[in-house]
Amino acid sequence: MYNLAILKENYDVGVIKYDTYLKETGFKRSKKYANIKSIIVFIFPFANLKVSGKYLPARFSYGIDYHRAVVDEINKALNLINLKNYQVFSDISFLQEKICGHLAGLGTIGKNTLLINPKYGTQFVIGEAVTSEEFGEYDDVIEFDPCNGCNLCVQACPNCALDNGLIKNKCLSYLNQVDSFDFPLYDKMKNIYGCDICQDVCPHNYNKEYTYNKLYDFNDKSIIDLDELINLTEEEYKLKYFDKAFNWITKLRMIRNIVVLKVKHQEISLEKIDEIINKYKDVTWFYDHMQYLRKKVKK
Ligand code: B12
Ligand code: SF4
Ligand code: SF4
Repeated sequence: MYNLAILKENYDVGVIKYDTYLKETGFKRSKKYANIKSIIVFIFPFANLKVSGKYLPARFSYGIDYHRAVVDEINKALNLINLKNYQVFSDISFLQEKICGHLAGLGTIGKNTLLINPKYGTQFVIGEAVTSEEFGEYDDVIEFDPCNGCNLCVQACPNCALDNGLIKNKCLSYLNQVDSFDFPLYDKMKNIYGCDICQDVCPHNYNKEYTYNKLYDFNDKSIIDLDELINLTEEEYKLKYFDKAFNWITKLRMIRNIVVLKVKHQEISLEKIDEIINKYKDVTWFYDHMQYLRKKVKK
């Protein structure tokens, strides 16, 4: 028998039957995961500090790339109970992780569509291990109604992306990770990667004090210098930011994101935009967006 108590003493974790997940979501068991019996769901709080600055990534990406850190932390955790036969996922997962977390008693999904935990609010990432092992006991959902008449996130979303769920194509967190021609939607961006607006207003995140792994702390790579970035090749960008969650979005999208914010704060000259336009004139989505932004620069 596995000692789940020791896991719970050391981690924020809940265990559910895979069948429960399938039943609640209506998903079908796939051949690839035919033998899975249980899901061990973990949440890891990230930095709850608010750093001031106009060109910052969202808080979940302040520190080391959580995709890497979470897998390591879960492997360490499962070593404690000597579990051998399992597979770990975080974010890049075949599972809907917020639903896993909810069913495992780690919180309830709020109007901002995020899982809200009574202790950490929304400020955590989720990771899970799937295994063919069965456990003596399983967790259940907790009684927790996070929103209870509140509507702050819905009102605060600058692109009205929260409307009984998330309208992905309007969400800044989505937009700043992709190439899109919906240029006006980018004007309300606040972060160079991701978006924290609907979390910042959530009362469950106010004045939170909790301990988190220092790996998730703000680090010097969370500040990106536009001139330095322009001079990096794509490979150099990938290499320099290999341990940041925004590593994968490509250098050009990151330049786009920073320029959007520079224009918003009127901290870029026409000469600089022209220099950038000339350098990347062959990439249509980027070129068109820069031309759109150029018109907004006050001379
Ligand atoms: C794709 C994705 C995104 C996309 C699109 C999300 C979407 N909703 O379409 C984008 C890029 C926009 C995004 C943004 C963010 N993401 Co994201 N994202 C994911 C990912 C990979 C899949 C989510 C998904 O596809 N959902 C599908 C849609 C249909 O589901 P949904 O809208 O989220 O919710 C449905 C259910 O929750 C259901 N529901 C509600 N309650 C219940 C209860 C039960 C029992 C059931 C069955 C269903 C149910 O109703 C909803 C409508 O169908 C997950 C990781 C994963 N593998 O799960 C991370 C994940 C959800 N993201 C995460 C984070 C941190 C973020 C950001 C906060 C990052 C940031 N700061 O910018 C933002 C938040 C934006 C927001 N307000 O939601 C965390 C969430 C942590 C948390 N506390 O909940 C996750 C879990 C990653 C992780 N491993 O930690 N994300
Ligand atoms: S992450 Fe930003 S854009 Fe997306 S729903 Fe929340 S506030 Fe709106
Ligand atoms: S801001 Fe209010 S409505 Fe939105 S998720 Fe938080 S508690 Fe719920």
